[in-house]
Amino acid sequence: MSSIQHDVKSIFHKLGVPESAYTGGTLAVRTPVTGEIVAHVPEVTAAQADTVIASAAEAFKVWRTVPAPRRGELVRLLGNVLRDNKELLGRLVSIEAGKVVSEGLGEVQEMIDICDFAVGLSRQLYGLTIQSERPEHRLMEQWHPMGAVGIISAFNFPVAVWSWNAALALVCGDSIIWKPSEKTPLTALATQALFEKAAEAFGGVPAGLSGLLIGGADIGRQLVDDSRVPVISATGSTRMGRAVGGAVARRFGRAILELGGNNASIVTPSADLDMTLRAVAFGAMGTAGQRCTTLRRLIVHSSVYDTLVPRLKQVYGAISVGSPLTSDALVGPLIDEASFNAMQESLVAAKAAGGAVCGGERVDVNGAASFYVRPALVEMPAQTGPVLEETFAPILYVLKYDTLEEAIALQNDVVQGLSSSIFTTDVRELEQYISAAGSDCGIANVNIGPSGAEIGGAFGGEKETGGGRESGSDAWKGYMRRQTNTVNYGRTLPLAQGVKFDV
Ligand code: UN1
Repeated sequence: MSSIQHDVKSIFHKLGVPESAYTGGTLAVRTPVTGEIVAHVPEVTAAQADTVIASAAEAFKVWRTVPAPRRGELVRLLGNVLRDNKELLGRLVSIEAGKVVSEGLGEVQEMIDICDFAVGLSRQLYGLTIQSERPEHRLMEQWHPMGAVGIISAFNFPVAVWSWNAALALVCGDSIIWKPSEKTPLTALATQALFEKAAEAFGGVPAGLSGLLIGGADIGRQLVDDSRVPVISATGSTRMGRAVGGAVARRFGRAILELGGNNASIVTPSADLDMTLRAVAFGAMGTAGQRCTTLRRLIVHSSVYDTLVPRLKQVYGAISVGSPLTSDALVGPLIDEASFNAMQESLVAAKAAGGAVCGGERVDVNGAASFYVRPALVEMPAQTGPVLEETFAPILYVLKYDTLEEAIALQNDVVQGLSSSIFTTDVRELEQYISAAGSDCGIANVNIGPSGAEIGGAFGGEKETGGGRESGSDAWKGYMRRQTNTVNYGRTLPLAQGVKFDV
């Protein structure tokens, strides 16, 4: 048994996950750190998936009647269990998704943060009272639980994205069914075990409140097509989201879609360049370019281009690339070979379109089965070819601009609309950028990069990013149904709009 396999076994042992849950199954799980297979996880059959969905639908009927602050208590306990097991789960995230240590831990911190947020929400979930036009009438709206919520998550935030959905859905009175990425079932098993610990401490959680479906695309489709699941929250590629969104719409379900990003930052003449440099480095190279919020396009004013870009190239040349488990490198591996190939194809296409590529080559860290790369910086003459696409790898395309209008137009001239940022110390530029005529993205930051959002704000984006919002602000409304109530407490029956109907 290799040291990573041993590590997985010991983490699962401490979390109380039985060996049968990760050995002897049909789904082989590789760690991107070395490329070796570390587990074989059993997959659910269609019939088993049906049972999980049916029991989540049943659990909902009970859970919706539990007072919301009491539901919050379950999420509070979940947050505590996550605190107690932060190191273990964070390490498993590093093993399975290849994140460097602080990012693996940061992912678990994000789960803890959303639990805290949801606990507070559980005593809110406010509706409105509205002035009625009729005498002795009360007009109001309430928010009710919605049903079972299907959560489809991606490999790059294998557990945090579940928690954004799960913590809100649970306080909202919904049950949850999770279909994790086939690339990251181990962190899902671990998280489910932690949920069970919280449920045990809570006592009396209805069976099936939180279901887990480990399997391939067919199981995902089954979940998406099932009308017992009124909300589907899906994170992944635009191609996946188009299929999921269409299928959910056909049955009049509700889809919360978090799809591709092609995030840009604009560097203006007044930018603090030292800070910009650090922000760009994290935004573009952090998580080896595998965040949906990763900085992919840098739009630099011509007056600072020749100062900033050579400095950036130095940072790119010097950044540490290495194993997240045995080094303190800042850039870990790509998830797999397909990801490496896609990166190389984009670099070839960028060169063909006139791009000057610096970096991007493979780095041998742990042998032929793992895929580490030096992040690539590509100076482009125009926004064409691969610059218009999201390649899930550390490639930063650099473009030059002369007027802010031109920069904003360039930034917005892609199909994706997730995140964006501007580096400026000029208040007029700042306001123009975040105005109605500025960035068209769901997230528009100032003097930070586009990635690394806190959970308190609503997270999501426009256009082909899918329009969904998760996590903070009033994203909870996506997990509840709104009911408008008109109550007549008088003894007459005045009709709205002055209509007369005397019988
Ligand atoms: C994702 O990449 O799917 O804003 C989510 C961020 C993180 C979440 C990213 N808080 O970068």
